[in-house]
Amino acid sequence: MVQRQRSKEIRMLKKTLALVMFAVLSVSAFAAQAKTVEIEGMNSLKFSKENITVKPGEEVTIKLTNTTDLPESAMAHNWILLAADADAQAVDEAAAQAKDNDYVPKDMSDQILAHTGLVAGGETDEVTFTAPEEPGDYEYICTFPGHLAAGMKGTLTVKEG
Ligand SMILES: [Cu+2]
Repeated sequence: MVQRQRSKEIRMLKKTLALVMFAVLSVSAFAAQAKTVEIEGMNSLKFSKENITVKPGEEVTIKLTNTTDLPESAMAHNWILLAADADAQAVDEAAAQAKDNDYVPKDMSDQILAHTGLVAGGETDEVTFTAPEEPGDYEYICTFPGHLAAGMKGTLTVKEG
């Protein structure tokens, strides 16, 4: 009787272990799938993608490419993701004073969730970040002088898939 009870316990234990292994494998498979989004910064002063949808807490890689033939001084781009309560105009104005930092204002890290560097023609830069846990719309902008005013922006929507 005791023997039978013990073998039942072992079977249960094996089942539990199998479930744990399955869960561990599922989680690591999920973690490996960082979502990659390729965006082009265009001569029209627009991003090729103006809407991106991700899941809360998802790992996201943004690859920004600039295919222009124009010189860097005339046509470079960056991609800056703003916090939900950020003031895009204020960030853009501060960015104009941050040319030596790829037009990313250093003292506004509380308003910036993620950003690429500045890309000139023929260049690509990427940034990987964890999407906000809070569902909602988050604005992204290019702060090369004049580009936001021309409409170089988009919306990252965070929602449960
Ligand atoms: Cu731009």
